[in-house]
Amino acid sequence: MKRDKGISGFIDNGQKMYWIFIIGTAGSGKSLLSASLEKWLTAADLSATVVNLDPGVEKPPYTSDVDIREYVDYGEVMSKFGLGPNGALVASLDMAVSHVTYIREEIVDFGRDYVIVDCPGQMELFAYRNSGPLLVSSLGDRDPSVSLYLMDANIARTPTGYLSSMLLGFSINIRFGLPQLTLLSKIDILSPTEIEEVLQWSEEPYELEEALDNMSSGLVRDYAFSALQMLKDLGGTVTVLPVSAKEMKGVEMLYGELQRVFLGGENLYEEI
Ligand SMILES: Nc1nc2c(ncn2[C@@H]2O[C@H](COP(=O)(O)OP(=O)(O)OP(=O)(O)O)[C@@H](O)[C@H]2O)c(=O)[nH]1
Ligand SMILES: [Mg+2]
Repeated sequence: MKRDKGISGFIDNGQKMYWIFIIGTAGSGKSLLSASLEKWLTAADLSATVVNLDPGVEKPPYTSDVDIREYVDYGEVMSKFGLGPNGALVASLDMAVSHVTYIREEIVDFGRDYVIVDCPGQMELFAYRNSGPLLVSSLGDRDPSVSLYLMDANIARTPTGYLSSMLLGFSINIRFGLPQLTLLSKIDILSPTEIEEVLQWSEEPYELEEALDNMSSGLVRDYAFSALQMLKDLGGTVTVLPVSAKEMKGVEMLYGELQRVFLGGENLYEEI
C-alpha cells in the first residue's frame, strides 16, 4: 500500500510544510519540472501546492493553486508605467512583496505536505534585485526550504557551459541562502555518454580541467582555470542530479535527495 501517514501530520498541527523553490536561467525547465514534480508527489500519495511566482507567464504547464498574477497585473504595470518587459517584471515583483503575507496565508491554507514554487524566468531580475530573495524568505518563513537550481543541458553539455552554469549556481546560493540542490535538466536531449561526461565533471574536477584544457586557449583558458580553482576552494564537488521533466526521469532520485535535505533521509511513502 502506498504511504498514508506523512508529514501532513506536522502541517495539521500547524508546524511544518516543506518548500521547494525552483530556480534557473530562462527556459531551463522550471515550469515543466514544477508540473512533473507535483505529478510524481501526487502519485506517491503526497500532496503539493503549486505556486506560480512568475507575473509574466502566459500559460504555465500546470494548474496553479496559488498564482502571483492574482496579486499583480504584469500587463497593466507595463502599460500604466510605460515599462518594457524587464522593468515591468521588476516593478511587479516589488509590488508583490507588499502582498506576501496574504500569498503565504493562501498557501498555508491548503495545508499540503510540499509547496512547489515556480520562480520567474528572468533569473537575473529575480535573484539580483532585493524583491526576489525577500519573497523567497518571507514565503518560506521559518519552514524547511530548499532551492533547486536547474542547469540547462543545452548549456551545461560543454565544459565552459558547465563551468559558467556552476558559477551561476554558487552565486544563486549566496543570494538565496537556502540549502540548494543542483539539477541537470532536460537530460533526454543528451546521449547516455554525454550525461555520464557531465556527471564526471561534477564528481572529478580534474576531468573538467582536462576538458577545459582541450577546448579553450589564451585568456578564456586562464579564466576558466581560475574559476575552476575557485569552485574547488569553495567546496570541492557538487552533486549534480540528472532529470528530465519531459520524460519524468530522475524525479524519484530528486525526491530522495529532497528527503535527505528536509528530514535526514526518512522516507515518507511506502512502495506497494
Ligand atoms: N526536451 C526537454 N525539453 C524540456 C524539458 N523541460 C522543459 N523543456 C522545454 O523547454 C522549454 C522551456 O520549458 P519551461 O518549463 O517553460 O522552462 P522555464 O524555465 O519555466 O522557462 P521560463 O519560465 O520562461 O524561464 C519548453 O519548450 C519545454 O517544453 C525536458 O525535460 N526535456
Ligand atoms: Mg517558467
